[in-house]
This record gives sequence, C-alpha cells and structure tokens, in this order.
Amino acid sequence: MNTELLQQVVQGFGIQAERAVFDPVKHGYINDTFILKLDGKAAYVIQRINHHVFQDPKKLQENIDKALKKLNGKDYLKIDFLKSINGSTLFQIKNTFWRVMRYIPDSTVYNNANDEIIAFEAGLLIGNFHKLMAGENVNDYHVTITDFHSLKFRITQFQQALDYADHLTLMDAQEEVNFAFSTIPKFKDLDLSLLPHRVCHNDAKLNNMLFDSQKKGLCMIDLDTIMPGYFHYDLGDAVRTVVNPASEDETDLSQIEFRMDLYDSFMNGLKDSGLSLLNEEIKVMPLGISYMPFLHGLRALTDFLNGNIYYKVNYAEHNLDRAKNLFQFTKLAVEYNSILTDKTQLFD
Ligand code: GN1
Ligand code: MG
Repeated sequence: MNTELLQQVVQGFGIQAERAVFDPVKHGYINDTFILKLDGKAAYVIQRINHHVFQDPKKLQENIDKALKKLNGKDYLKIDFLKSINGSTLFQIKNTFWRVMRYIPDSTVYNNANDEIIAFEAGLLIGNFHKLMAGENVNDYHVTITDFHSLKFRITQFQQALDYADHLTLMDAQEEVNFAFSTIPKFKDLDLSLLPHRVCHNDAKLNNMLFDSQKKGLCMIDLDTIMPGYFHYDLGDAVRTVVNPASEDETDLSQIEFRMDLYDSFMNGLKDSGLSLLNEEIKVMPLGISYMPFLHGLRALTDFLNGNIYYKVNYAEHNLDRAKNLFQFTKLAVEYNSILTDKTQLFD
C-alpha cells in the first residue's frame, strides 16, 4: 500500500501525518488494515474497506454507526471511530473507502483460545453483544451482503464454480468436493422459519474479539458485517474458533480439535451473560455449530475452484487448505452433535 495514500487518508481524519508510521496487520481476508503509530506508540487502526466485497461502504458504515450507539455498557467497551473532515466516519479518496478507529491501549486479540478463561470471556462477550443489540429493530439495518450466511446461496455459488473449474483444479479438490456433497443434506433440517432475526455481528470469530491484558473480554471488533441474521451464525463462528486450538490456516489436520473443556467454558460465559434466547434458538445451537464451519469451508472451496478471486491468499492452494481445515472441524462438530444437544439443557 502506498504511504502517500495512507497519509492523505489520515489527514482526511485530521491527524498529523508527518509523524505517522503504518504497520500492516496481516490477518483478515478482505480489508486492508494498518496500525498507525505515533512516536512508536499505537494510536489508531486504519482500514480500507474492500468495496468489491462490501459494495455499498456507506450503508455498511451506517450500520456500524447505528450499532455503536448501543454497543457500550458496564461490561462492554465502546469503540470509537473518528469523524473525517467531511463529518462522516467514512472517508472516500480516489474510489477507495477508509475509516479510522482509536486504538485501545493494552488490548489484544487471540487467534486461538487454548485457555478456559478466554473461552469463558468469549462466551460472555457474545452474550453481552446480543443483549445490547436485542432491543434493536432489524429492519433499521441494511443488508450489506445479501444471503451472506445462506447455505442455499453458497451451494449455488459452489455449483457454478464446479462448472467453471478446470479438470486439474477439480482433481485437486475431489475429496473436499465429495465431502461437501455428502454433508449438505445434514443441514436440511435446520429450520429457520421459527427463528427470530437478530442484529448479528456475522463474523464473530475469536480474533474479532478484543481482550485486555488480564484476559478480560472488552468488545467485538471488525463490525463490517453487522446486519440482520440468526443467533446461531454468531454462536457457530465463535465456537469454531474458540474450541479449536488450531488456526484456520493450519495444514496439519491432526492439530484440529473440538475441545469440550473450552466449549463448556464458552457456554458458561454465554449463560452468565444473562442473554435470553428462545427455545427454538437453543434447539438449533448444535446444528448451528457445525453449520458455520461447513459454510466457511464451502466458501473457501468455492473460491479455490474459482481461482482465488474473493479471499486474499498467500499461495495457490491456500483456499483449498482452509477448506480442508474447516471441513475437518465440521466433521468433529457433526460427530459431537448429540453431546452438544445434551449440553444445551444447560440453557433450559
Ligand atoms: C472473512 O477478512 P475477515 O477475516 O474479517 C469473511 C468471513 C470469514 C473470514 C474467515 C466479508 O473475514 O466471513 O469468516 O474471512 N468476511 C467476508 O473465514 O466475507
Ligand atoms: Mg470480517
């Protein structure tokens, strides 16, 4: 990324650019993120919004601004976005879209929990987030990516990608393609018709949660996909990342685990938040926990078949490796389905 552009952006937010040093943040498959340091100290987080993925950055930022009015409380830290010189939290320059968040000192993100305290706090954070959003009217929020977590839509994209892919690519992905076809029917009973829409985070994985240096959960970050959804979307993303000690990029599949101790801690945190869920939402929890990793695996596989046009990749088979990884976790979650079902009684 060219520094001159970054400097113009920060000036657009009224920050003196001469002293600024920009550190790219490497994780994230969509946007470009930088920590802006002043005198060696992290001061702001700057993000360029990928407007190929988020086609209407203005609506996205409107959702965030609206949600942030609610997302603060005793147990939930408020995030602060700067207003640009144009008075909006979104700043456009040469068809690029930017926003700047104040850096929260002594805060940290974890890529893997591996720790019961973090797992508990993650559950608490998801619960607190949803408690704070519970009074919101979902119709006041824009749908910024249509059908984002719709399996039906993701299957259609997958089938189109299969038609498009060449023979060699298909051979490479044969096992994962077969897994996808054999697993899709498992979700036919996921009945959405009785579930309430909630304003969801929609990317509620562990590394989108901020913690303080004492491992206390502070708030959710990366709010781009805040929009209507179902509770199990956020639950599924949180669980797949909290209970698994391996990252989504891990290629050694033997490292992938579904740790029940971490799951229990997470669920205890969720319960302690006092979030009230409908019986129907509780009922779909176990299936939701395999649904999300499957959906993400299918998306990664689709992108591999398409020649890596959506996610950022570090090497040609990166998306395929991510699909293998996410499908491996899906297998474990499916295997544990009945155990998880027994455990949902905790919520009754
Ligand atoms: C993308 O870039 P990041 O990590 O915030 C994706 C999520 C996936 C995630 C990893 C808009 O998010 O749905 O969970 O990669 N976001 C979008 O699989 O597609
Ligand atoms: Mg995201």
